[in-house]
Amino acid sequence: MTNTGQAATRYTGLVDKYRDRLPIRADAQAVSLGEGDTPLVRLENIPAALGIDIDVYVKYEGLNPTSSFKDRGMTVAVTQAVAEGSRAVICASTGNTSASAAAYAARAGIIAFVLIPEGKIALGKLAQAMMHGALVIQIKGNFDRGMGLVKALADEAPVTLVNSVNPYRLQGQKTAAFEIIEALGKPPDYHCLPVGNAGNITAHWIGYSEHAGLNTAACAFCAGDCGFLPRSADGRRPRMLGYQASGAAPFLRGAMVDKPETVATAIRIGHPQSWDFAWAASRESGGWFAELSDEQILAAQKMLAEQEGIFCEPASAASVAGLIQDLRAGKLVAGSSVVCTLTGHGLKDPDTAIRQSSEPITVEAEMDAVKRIILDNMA
Ligand code: AN7
Repeated sequence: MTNTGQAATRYTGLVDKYRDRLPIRADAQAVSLGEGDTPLVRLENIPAALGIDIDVYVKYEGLNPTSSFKDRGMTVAVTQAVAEGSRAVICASTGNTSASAAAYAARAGIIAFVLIPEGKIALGKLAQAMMHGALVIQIKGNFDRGMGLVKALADEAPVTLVNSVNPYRLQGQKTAAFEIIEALGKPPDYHCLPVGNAGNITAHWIGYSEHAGLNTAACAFCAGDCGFLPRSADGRRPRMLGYQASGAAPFLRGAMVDKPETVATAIRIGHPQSWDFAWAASRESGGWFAELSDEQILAAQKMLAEQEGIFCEPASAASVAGLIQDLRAGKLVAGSSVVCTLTGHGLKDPDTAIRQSSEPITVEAEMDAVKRIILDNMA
């Protein structure tokens, strides 16, 4: 017996899988690295330790090809850019967008220019942009300043802007909501996300809204102010909970923040580009924004790593830190289901991980010395 008659089932990425729900050119050939299809892991130990009656899942986006959710948007943005004949992409980034743009540009054989705030991106992300051969431009200014520059540059030079102001980015990122619905059989009651530039919370809201039968795709090409988010809904959608670091929390201040600061450098953003869309998603979903201290964020990161075996980067842990804070305050309905997006992998930022862990013990390479440590620590 041979299995020559078996149908091929190789997963080839989200453009191929969701093509009928993406507004890309019909002749576009997917520029893919197999992104998407990430695990939805049910937390076991943290809910038990907290003694809560809530089903908590994490969408582990750190398992994408460049280890963050950005790959979902990047595959669609670069696919469309190449189909339109573009030969270069540009972005400003706190790190993950630049890593993803660099990888997808390499895959497509085009140039990536990435602007990053000098000294303020995590080591792994810098390594990725450099390894993939992007032209890395460090600026003596923060992400928001870089964003202003690339928006102006994209108007003056033949380069495609691949920050999330490019509507194809949000179109790709909305597929995370589709996957969650497929995995659970229905949307969750709440969806928790870290919020920086606010593209991802907007993209998830588009995804959930499309699933609920509301046509939000139609206006994806407008300048961004046509109010493409639905004004009313009959289909069920989750409440969207957006979490920010206190030092970079424009949605909590109700105004832009000029000097954002947080250990979670991925969300060190004070002037979010999807400001209006994210407010609309929050209000229409019946959700809210909340803020966390850096200590709360790092504590949640450590808790996920130590108690669940899941290593995410600091910014990602804001979703779980926020959920825990709101659970303690009694803000969620008992018996609900919750999804927290873990946006990036912990290996992105080894410095912050090592800084908050205890030092390894160094001993002589002798049986006795090692055995003593084992026995001491099992007592
Ligand atoms: C791990 O890479 O903005 O609210 O330039 O890397 O959609 O901006 C990264 C953002 C959350 C916030 N978690 O998402 C960039 C960048 C991680 C991130 C966010 C980012 P948005």
